[in-house]
Amino acid sequence: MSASSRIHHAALRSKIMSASEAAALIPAGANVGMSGFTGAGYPKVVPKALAERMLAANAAGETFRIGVWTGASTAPELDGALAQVDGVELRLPYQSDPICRQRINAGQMEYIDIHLSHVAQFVWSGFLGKLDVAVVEVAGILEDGRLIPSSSVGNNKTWLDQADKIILEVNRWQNPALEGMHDIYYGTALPPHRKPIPILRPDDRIGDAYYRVDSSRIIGIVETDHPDRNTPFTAPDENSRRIAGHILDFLRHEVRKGRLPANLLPLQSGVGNVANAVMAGLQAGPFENLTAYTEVLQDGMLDLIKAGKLNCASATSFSLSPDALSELYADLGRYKDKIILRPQEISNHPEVIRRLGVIAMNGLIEADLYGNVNSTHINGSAIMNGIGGSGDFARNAFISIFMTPSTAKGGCISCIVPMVSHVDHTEHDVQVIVTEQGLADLRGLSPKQRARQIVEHCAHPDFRPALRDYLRRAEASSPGQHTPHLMEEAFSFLRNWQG
Ligand code: 0RQ
Repeated sequence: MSASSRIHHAALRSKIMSASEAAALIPAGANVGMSGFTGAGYPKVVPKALAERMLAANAAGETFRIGVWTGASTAPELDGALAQVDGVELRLPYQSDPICRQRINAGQMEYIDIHLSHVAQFVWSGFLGKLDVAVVEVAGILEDGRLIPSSSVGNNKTWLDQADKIILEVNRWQNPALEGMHDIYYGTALPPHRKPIPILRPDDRIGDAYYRVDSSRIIGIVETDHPDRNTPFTAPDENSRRIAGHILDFLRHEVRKGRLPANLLPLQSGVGNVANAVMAGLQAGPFENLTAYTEVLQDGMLDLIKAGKLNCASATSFSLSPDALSELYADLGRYKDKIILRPQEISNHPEVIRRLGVIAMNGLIEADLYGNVNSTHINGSAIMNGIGGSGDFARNAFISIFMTPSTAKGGCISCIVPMVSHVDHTEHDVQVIVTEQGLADLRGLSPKQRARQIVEHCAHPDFRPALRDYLRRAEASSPGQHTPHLMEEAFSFLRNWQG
């Protein structure tokens, strides 16, 4: 394929330039909306060229920083490269990069951790200021100027609509068979003009296969052939397999009780090895004709499609290991009617999640006796990644499940604590907590009943006596109170971790 064959719009070919020429068009202080979601579809070369420019500016004693808005986490070529040169003034809405994390927790980078479904409306409403430049990876440009999306959609439609100037990376590495897989919905609006999102089933298509763009705002096009950098999954360990086993038993029980249909309800699964292990468990389980309405398509979901167990997956991005991605890209056409990639304001839309009755499964850092969940902070203060889409799903799911190993750091830390040191998901949004020890079904239980379930089913035996003791003394100290606590001791587990 010739270098320019992915750019079929004649006039736009004149905008082709090098990555450093494109980076030179981004002014210091700009708010830049970049593509990218969990290691897929992020710009591969312009951010690196921009980082080199920032480094040169730093060497000359100047400050060159920008605001970086994305879909979610990206990759070392974007978040890592810009954070390394201290080039990010403000980052949103989700990151998982170690250098970014270190800068945020050192007070060198502002970070706004926003529900992923909220980002588009925040930008359209102007709450975040003006979007100056969009840097978006696409898989190609049609003759009429419409853009073929790449391996993630994220907030790209909003960036392309809202940015004053647009830089495109046209990536020849992206599979041409991606064309037609996307569903870009152009019917969103701000209140009071909103209409229902007409998705009634996970495989409903309601939009276009392409991004529309005003080509007069395109100031540069850079051609690349760099692969997405996805991270490999480790094979499920014993804890992950046990967590998956408890969830499968629970789902079977719900079907037997008639509370879930035989093919369950659309699944949402967060990122990470535990989530992937649950998908692997489903492959061996009895459920057929499954569907997914989720954010990211992981290896386990792809395996379920291949095994004929999952009929369709709606997401906003691929989050596949390098092996799974090569396998998918070798035969992408086969998956065209089974995978839909949508903007994240739709993949995570509260209205649709509630209507479809999604079964949401997400990870946590710590949960407390009453079911409040911390997904984002260590020791109450240091950010790990961000809330991502977990809140969009947990609040609106039909069943909201949170899962974790019962301990962290080699068994030194209990993930079940008296009171969480930071709250992302309140007790009202958390219905089921699962660890390798067991599963606590919190639905229909009062706070004290929930506490007993969580301690007896989820806490590690090493920490159970201390939690039972806390609960007993808390109840004794304030007889009859609704949610007993010993406020002077509520964070005692935290103090223990800090030594
Ligand atoms: O750190 O590797 O340095 O030891 O936290 O923990 O157990 O490997 O679990 O990778 O599934 O991540 C909540 C962070 C869990 C993730 C979280 C330490 C632990 C380890 C990771 P080390 P694990 P996971 C859709 C849904 C929010 C976003 C979300 C997350 C590291 O699931 O970011 O759900 N969720 N999005 O050692 C101290 C504790 C700890 C602890 C774990 N109690 N105290 N450290 N760790 N528990 C996707 C998107 O939205 C894009």
